Amino acid sequence: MTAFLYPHETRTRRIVDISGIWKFRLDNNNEGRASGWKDGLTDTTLMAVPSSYNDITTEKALRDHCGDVWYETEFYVAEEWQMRDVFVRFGSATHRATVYVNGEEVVSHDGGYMPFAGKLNDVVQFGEKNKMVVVVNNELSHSTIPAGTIVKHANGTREIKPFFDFFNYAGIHRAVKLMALPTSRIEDITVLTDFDQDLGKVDYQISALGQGDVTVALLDEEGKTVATSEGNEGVLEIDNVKLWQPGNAYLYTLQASLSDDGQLIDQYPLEVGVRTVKVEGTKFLINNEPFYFKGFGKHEDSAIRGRGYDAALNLRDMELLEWIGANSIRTSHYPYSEEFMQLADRKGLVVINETPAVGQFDVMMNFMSAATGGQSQSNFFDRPDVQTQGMEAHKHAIAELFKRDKNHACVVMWALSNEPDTSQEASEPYFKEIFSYARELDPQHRPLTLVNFMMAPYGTCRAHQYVDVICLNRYYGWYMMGGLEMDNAGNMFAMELQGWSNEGKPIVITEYGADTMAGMHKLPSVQWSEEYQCEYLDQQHMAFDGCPAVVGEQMWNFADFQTWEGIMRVDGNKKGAFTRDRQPKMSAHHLKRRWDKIDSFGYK
Ligand code: GCB
Repeated sequence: MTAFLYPHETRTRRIVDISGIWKFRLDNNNEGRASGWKDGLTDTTLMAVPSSYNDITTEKALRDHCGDVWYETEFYVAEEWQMRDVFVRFGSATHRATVYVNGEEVVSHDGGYMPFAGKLNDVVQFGEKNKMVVVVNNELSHSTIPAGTIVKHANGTREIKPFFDFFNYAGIHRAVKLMALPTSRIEDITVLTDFDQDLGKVDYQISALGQGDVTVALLDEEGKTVATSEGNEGVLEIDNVKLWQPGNAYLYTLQASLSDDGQLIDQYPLEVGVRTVKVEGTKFLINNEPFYFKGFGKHEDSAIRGRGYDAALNLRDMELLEWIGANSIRTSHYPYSEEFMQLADRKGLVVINETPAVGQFDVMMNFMSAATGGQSQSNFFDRPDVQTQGMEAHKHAIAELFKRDKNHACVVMWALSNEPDTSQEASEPYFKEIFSYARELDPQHRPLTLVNFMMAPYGTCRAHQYVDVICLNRYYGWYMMGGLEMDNAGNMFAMELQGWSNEGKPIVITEYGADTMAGMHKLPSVQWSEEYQCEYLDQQHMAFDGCPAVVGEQMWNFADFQTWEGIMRVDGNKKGAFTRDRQPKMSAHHLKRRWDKIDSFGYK
């Protein structure tokens, strides 16, 4: 559990960020594990941490590498930390990593977007220099989350073929921190929030390690105590509560303390937004009011650092989202950094939080197959490895995401998979199990969804009965009915929406978009021009506005992003409303004009 509480420094916790420039070695011949590289690397180059390693050097072999890479750094552990539990914590390493300190394994973790920590007390020299070696692996298979495969070329080169449309960036993507924690400490906090008129309620549960008594204070944004409680669980009541509202966030701080005989042992602050989320009929209610999602599917993606954490980029994105009148995003197609989620809480940005289950459809470039509307050639869910290891990895990814993000006010729904092949019969028992597993796990019982793709249109999807909200990715007017036919694309979309409306559930359009080269203008419009993207949006919006069950539109994508190279993509996917360096295309202004007129509440 220690890894899942964000590493805040407090009166009782010491945190040291050891990110920076580390030594690095590419393991081209896959020899490091057998040759004892864990004890120390030779022939190293340099690498930035955090960052993807792919786009930093000029080496193709590194950019497109399949397999292990190795990192090494040195660090001190202060002598006065001997009386504490000392950990090294990674915000994430993609897709799996093993960490060695002074030659001893301290932690191994699978799953590229979650924090993990290893205890160091027994392996470090206090007051001395210690060596840490990390091996990171980026391979994909049918039963990994996300899914893909590896092909071997005639010259022996192994190449990763993801079953998804974004670059398989890898490396140590988020900060690496040393944590010195009290040996008796707060291990986990869970909050549930509710309100009745002016009275707010925060139900809390705290698990602590070791001995001590728990006390809790709830502070407002001025730092004034508004409620207190004692014990590991209880209810904090707030008079004249200020709700966490989309676009207008208010955050209280739950200050949890652990004391023994009046002496403070540990203290941990958790930001809490008081809000409720509910689905009622075809409405998605936040704080009992019907909410309309306006925004984007995003990526953690930028030039040079790839998927590496970048505070400036995240803030810029928040600024642009506010400017354009968006109120929500989906964390397509994996969990984003903890710092991003904290910003979303702070800014009142509503988040559909997605697991890294993407590519559950084993056709290369599945988005192109989807595009052509061809018959599914996928037997993904029939595979025994998918039904066993794949299912386990999927559950593990859900469990970790819920643990990490359960308390975020910004999270209003969980997306358990993006575009799995739910046209297949075998997907039905698979998702039955996945959904019943996930339903038990979220203490707040937020709505669950999976994101449906074009090859499982209305009437053919085998898993929509499990979702609370129907989420659709559709490309009428781009992958199908593009160009001259686009005039009728909106009508076709409207017809399909009519069908989905029969389900009596809210519908969110989680993807619709058209690739657009920034700066390319054409009159009359043609595909890839800025004019076409705007006309395409008008067609789509017409369809949404005509369907009362549609409670949201999230255009694909917020910004242009990197993909695998190939004939479908010119230096990446260009469906952004913004360019990769976060400047607006014409469509961004177009969207802003529409979204400025649509209120988050009561639009329909
Ligand atoms: C999709 C996928 C997304 C792709 C997008 C596209 O349906 O969910 O990952 O990038 O289509 O642009 O083709």
